[in-house]
Amino acid sequence: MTINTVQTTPFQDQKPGTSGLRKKVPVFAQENYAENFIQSIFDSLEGFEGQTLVIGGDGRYYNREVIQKAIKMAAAAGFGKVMVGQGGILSTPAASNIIRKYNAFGGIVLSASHNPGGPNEDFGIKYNIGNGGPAPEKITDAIFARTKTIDSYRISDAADVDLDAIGTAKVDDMVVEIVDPVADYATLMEELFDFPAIRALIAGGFKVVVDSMSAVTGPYAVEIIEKRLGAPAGSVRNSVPLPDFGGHHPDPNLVHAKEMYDDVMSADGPDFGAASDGDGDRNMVVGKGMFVTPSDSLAIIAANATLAPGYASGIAGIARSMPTSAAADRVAEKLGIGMFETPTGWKFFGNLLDAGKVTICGEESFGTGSNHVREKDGLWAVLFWLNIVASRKESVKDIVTRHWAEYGRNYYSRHDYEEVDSDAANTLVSILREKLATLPGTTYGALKVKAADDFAYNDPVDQSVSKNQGIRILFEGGSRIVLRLSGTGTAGATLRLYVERYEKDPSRHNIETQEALADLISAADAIAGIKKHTGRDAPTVIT
Ligand code: VG1
Ligand code: CO
Repeated sequence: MTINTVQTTPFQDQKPGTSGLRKKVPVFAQENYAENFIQSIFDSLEGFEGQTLVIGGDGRYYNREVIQKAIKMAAAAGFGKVMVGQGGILSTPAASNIIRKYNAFGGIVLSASHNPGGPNEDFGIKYNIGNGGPAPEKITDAIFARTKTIDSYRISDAADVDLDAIGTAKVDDMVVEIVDPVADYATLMEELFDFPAIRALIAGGFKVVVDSMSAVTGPYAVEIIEKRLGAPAGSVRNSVPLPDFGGHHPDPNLVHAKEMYDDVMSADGPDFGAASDGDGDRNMVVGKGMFVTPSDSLAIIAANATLAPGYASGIAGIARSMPTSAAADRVAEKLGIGMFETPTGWKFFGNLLDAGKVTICGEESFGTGSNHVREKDGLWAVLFWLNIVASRKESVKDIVTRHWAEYGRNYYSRHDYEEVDSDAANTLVSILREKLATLPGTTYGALKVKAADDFAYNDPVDQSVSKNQGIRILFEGGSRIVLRLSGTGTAGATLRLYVERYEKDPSRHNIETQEALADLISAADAIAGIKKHTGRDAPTVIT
C-alpha cells in the first residue's frame, strides 16, 4: 500500500461555524472538498504521531464515504490507531466519551446535527480535542486559515475498511478498531443515574416514550430505556438511524417532534416523552400537561442534581449560553455556586468544565450536559429527568410548577427566521449595532431600555476574548431581547430572536408564553425592524 500526495486547490468557504463545517452534501461531494478540510484539521494539530483518533458520525447520507476517506488520511498522517463506531455510528456525546475514556488525541465527528439529511441535504465535519469537546476557536481559526492555502493532501490507497464488523484491522501501519458504539456510553449512564429507581418507576406503570427521530440515538435508547430500564419494546420510536432521517428534520422541538408531544398531551397517552436530534446531543422533555423549556430544564436539573448518584456530592457551578434564560442563575445564587454566561456553542464550556469551575451546562437550544463528557448530551438529560421523577415521586408538571413557585418563572421563547436573504440579515444586524448606544432610555410601551450591547466573552480560564456574540437589549425590570445570526445553517441566513421576561408572582405563572412576551416581541420588531428587513410577517419556527 502506498501513501499518495494529491495536489489540490483551496476552497474559500470552509469556515467552521458554531459547531464545525456544515454544507449541503453536493458541496461536500465536490472533488477534494472533504479531503481538503480533513487535511487542514491535521495540519493544524501537533504531536499526534502514533496517537489515537476517534471517528464516527450520526449515520446521515455521505457518512460512510467520508469515514473511509478520514481513515485513509489518518493513516497517511501518522496516527497510530483510529477507533470507529460500528457502521460509522457514534452519537456526539458517545464520541466525546470514547475520546476521554481511551485517552485519544482527538476525534472527527461527522454530523450536521439537527439539520435534515439526504443527497441534497446537510452534512458536517467537526474536530474534537483530547478533552472530548469541540475544538476551541484558536484551533478552528487555524483550520480555516489552513483551508485557504492548502495545496495538497496525503491519503493511503488502501482498500475500504469493513465498518460493520467489530474488531481490528490495519490500514498501512495504523490499527483500525471498529467498536460497539453503545456499550461504553450505556455503562457511563448507569454509573451516573439511579437505574434501580428508574426501573421501579417504569415497572410501576409510568409510561415513557422516546422519539429518536430516525437518527443516531435509536440504538442507545433501545439499549438503555428498553433493555436496561425495562420499558416495553416499542417505547423507543423511530429507533433505526436512517441516512435521510425518514425525510424529517431530526430536530427535537415542538414543530418537528409534534407527534410525540401530542401523544403525551393526550388523555390516555404516556406520562413522559422525550426526543433527541440527529447526532444525539439535544433533548426535548415533555411531561403530561407540561413542556419543559430547555432553559427551565437546565435550572431544574441543577436544583435537583444531588438526587442522581453521579452528582450526589453537589455541583461546582453552572454555565449557560448568553441567550439561555436566567432561570439557572437563581438556582446558582441559592446554592451559592458560580454562574457563567458564555457565547452560543458548546466549545465555550470546555475550559470551565476542565478547570472544575462548573459541573452542569446548558443552552436554550435543547442542549444540556455535564462534566461526564465535553458535549451536550440528549439521553443524559432524559435520564436525569427520569431520575428526578423517580426520586421525588412527583410528575414533571408538579416538579416544574413547584420550581417556578420557589424561584419565579422566566417566560422564554425563541423566534427563528430561517433562510432569510444573507444581505438583508447582515444589514439588520449592522444597523442595529450602530444604534445600540442610543437605545438606553428609549421606551416601547411600558418597556424602557436599560442597556444595550454586543456580547463579548472573556474566558476566565485562558483569557481569550470572543466578540460580537449576540446583541442584547436589556429593559428595566429584568426583561430582555437578544438577536443573533445562526452559525449552523447551510442556506441563506437564520435570524434568531430570543425573548425573556421574569415573573415572580405564582398567580401569574400560567399565562400562555407568547402572550406573556407579546410586548417584548413587538418592541423587538420596533427596535430591529425585523419585518421590514426580512420581508417576513412571522417567524419560521417558534420554540
Ligand atoms: C445552534 C444553537 C446552539 C448550538 C448549535 C449546535 O447554533 O443555537 O445553541 O450549540 O446550534 O447544536 P446557531 O449558531 O445555529 O444558533 V447541534 O445540536 O446543531 O450541534
Ligand atoms: Co446536535
